[in-house]
Amino acid sequence: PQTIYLSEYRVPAYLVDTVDLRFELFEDGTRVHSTLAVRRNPESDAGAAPLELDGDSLVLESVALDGKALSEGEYEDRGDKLIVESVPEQFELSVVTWIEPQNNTRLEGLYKSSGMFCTQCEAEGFRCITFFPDRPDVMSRFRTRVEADKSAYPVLLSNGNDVERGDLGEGRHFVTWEDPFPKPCYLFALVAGDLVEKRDTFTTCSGRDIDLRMYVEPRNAEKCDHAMDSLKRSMRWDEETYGREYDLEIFMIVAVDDFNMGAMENKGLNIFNSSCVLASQETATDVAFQRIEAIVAHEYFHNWSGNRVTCRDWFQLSLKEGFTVFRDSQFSADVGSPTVKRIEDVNVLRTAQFAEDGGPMAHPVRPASYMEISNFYTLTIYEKGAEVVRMIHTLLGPDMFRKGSDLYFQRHDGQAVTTDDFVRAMEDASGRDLSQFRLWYEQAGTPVLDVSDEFDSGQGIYRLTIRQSIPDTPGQTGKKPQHIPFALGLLGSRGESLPLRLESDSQDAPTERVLELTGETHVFEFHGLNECPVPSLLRQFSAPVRVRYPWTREQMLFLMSHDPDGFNRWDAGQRLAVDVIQSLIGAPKDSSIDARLVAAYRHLISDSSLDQALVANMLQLPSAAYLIELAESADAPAIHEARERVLKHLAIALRDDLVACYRRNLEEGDYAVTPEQIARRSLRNTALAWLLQINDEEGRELAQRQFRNSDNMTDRLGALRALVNSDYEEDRERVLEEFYERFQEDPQVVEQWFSVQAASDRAGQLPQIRALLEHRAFDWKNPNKIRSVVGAFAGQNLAAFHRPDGSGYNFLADQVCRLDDSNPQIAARLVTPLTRWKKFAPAHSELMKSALERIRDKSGLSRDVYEVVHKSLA
Ligand code: DPP
Ligand code: ZN
Repeated sequence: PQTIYLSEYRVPAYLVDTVDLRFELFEDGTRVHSTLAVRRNPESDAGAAPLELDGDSLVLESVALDGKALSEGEYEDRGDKLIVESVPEQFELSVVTWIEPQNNTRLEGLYKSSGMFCTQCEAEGFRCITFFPDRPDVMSRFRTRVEADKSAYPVLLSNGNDVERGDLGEGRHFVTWEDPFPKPCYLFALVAGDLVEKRDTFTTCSGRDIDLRMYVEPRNAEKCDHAMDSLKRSMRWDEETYGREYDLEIFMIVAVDDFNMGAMENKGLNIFNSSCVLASQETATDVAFQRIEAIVAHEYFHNWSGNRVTCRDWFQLSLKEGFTVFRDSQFSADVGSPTVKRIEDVNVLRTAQFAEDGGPMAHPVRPASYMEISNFYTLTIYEKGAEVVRMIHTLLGPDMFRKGSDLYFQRHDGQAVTTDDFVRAMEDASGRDLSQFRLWYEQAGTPVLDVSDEFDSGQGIYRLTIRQSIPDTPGQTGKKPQHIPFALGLLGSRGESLPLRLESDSQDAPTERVLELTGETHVFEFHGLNECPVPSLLRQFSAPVRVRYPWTREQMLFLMSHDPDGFNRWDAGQRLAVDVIQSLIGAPKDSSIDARLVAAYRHLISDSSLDQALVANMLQLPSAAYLIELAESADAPAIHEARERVLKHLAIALRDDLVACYRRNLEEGDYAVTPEQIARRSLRNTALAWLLQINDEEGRELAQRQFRNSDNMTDRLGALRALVNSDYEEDRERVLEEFYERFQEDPQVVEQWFSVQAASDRAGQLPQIRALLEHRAFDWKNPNKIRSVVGAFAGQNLAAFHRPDGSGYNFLADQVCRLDDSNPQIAARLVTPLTRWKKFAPAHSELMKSALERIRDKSGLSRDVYEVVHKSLA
């Protein structure tokens, strides 16, 4: 496969002002009639170059130029390109193609999912529908007529407003949609199906009534309310926080079962993976409710950050994704608990994005090259990209940041632009120089901050030295220091916040500062201190970096109970637990566990005056995946074992406190997804999980009762998970069976049922995983099912996946090869755990590498998997 370089970007030779589409949908295929109004791009120096349109898996039926059919010598159909050698300066091109959505298993372009037609065009799916300049800097006004059988497909949707509808005879009908906003073709969408409609309205800040509609399969009619509420909250929030008003008369959301991604922000017609939009108390967990709210918000926010202002090319993907993730995380923080939201985001970042940044697929937030763009919908583009925007917000402050975003939207409305344009708008609005800051977009790798300190008691000066370095990544060495906002505070021995008085300061200095690191080494001196303070470093995780500082356990314990920054309080607890677990890896079975850990956890569990949402998070031990990420040469089974040992030790020591905690958090009134209730449910389910790890009979009874009697999925699934992960084998089988019996008709719940088993080292050993693949509810054509079994096994069930005989690795390689022919995007995603092979102890890494080689040697490998595997082995 070919590598595409940012440095080779050229403006398009031709622009397409309008696109007129007519879809004739049939059971054995779809005929697509497309008429493009094309003209030479005045900004291109390509002159009278041939017209080149992209295509993929299309059967070309005819081509006409200005109404005159072209004969075969006048154009060339190369499969991936349609080339018309000589064209005038301005013309109309009509193309008819034939496609087979019913056989489209890649789920790119137009395909069928449980009887309905739907599309996915980002990044390069539109070329699977018709020949077109499939690049985001070609923006056109679309008019789309959809024709289909009326009884099978009563609902026919596309972008914009519906302007005409009618019957065609022979039981067929049509609807025509017109989108007044020019857009790149990746935002095109079409849906046809037998769907129920849920309606609502939203009145915008300028008083316009927007028609809100959700379209779902009839069995899902009762699972729309949460998404609809989330949508209205998002619309209001974007008006209030960013001054962004919705621009069309209609906003539609459609749920489909088979979807490669989470959701897609098509103009006016967002299409969602069912699992990211449908929810009810009985079938969705708190985590799902929150994820749905965040994703609905994310896609809605794209209407401005992505659609009105879009990307010039796919190297700029983080322009829309980083900014939009930042926006949705601000939204979630505002509607929920800001500290908990920050903890969740940082957990993902540090566990998974740092791993990506330290592995063979490491790439900058603005990559310089790619083979397959689908492989670049990554944690680096999304989450690190959001952190980069967050740092700009921190450096500028909220008011200047808002001025910057206003300027960005105003200046670039209707344009396809670059991350550099975004940064420039921020600079121009604020007057700040962000030239060094731009390195965050260009350099890959997670910066490391080595922090050391000393206290000069004679002069009352506390001296903090911070040295930054950025590790080499594939193709990038010798990096320059980056501009890093570093928030900190200092605590006195009674836990009080001390003033941070730099030499230049007057008397009243603040108790928290954001230091700006720009050089390789900085020394900061804080004056007027009577004692050596305890530093609270990188508060709120103010930059996506690793901090190395020789914390003592006393300091960690101190910060865990005193740091006024909730995030750092949690972080201190995590660091302590990591330290204790690490000290036990490979240690003799009878080596002792620091009693202070138990005392600290006891305090968390029993002091109900603490912020319970924070406590619920502080009780979660660092995941095995995070511990692996921190390790130099990870021995996964030993890490898993050490972590289990600590968990069991805590559970035994705190047994009575756990039962009391469970009971204390039982009552709560009507179910609601509020931070308080989420915390209560999380606490009682953690208590259950721990009690079942030590075969506690009372815990077992509580779990069974909760499993049977809960009125919500968070509790039912919590009890199920606790029992599945216990030694009570009979219980495990019985509850799994009962659960399936009850929910077998609901795909979203069955997916959870699959992943509870696949992620469990008790229920998810290889023979059981193979049995799940044979289960009648499993479906190789459905990405969610694949993710919930194969993905959960390889990503979460580390004990089984990393079995020393390599069987887990080979199993994954087999599934990747199997899937590569039908759905390469998902296949490439599944490879991820193997790409980290260099991170593991030699015995494991050799086996992981040979599993990768087996995939590499498969014949006819897709470009998606080829890129990931070859880069991993390089
Ligand atoms: N642009 C989508 C999203 O992140 C992914 N296709 O919302
Ligand atoms: Zn997005």
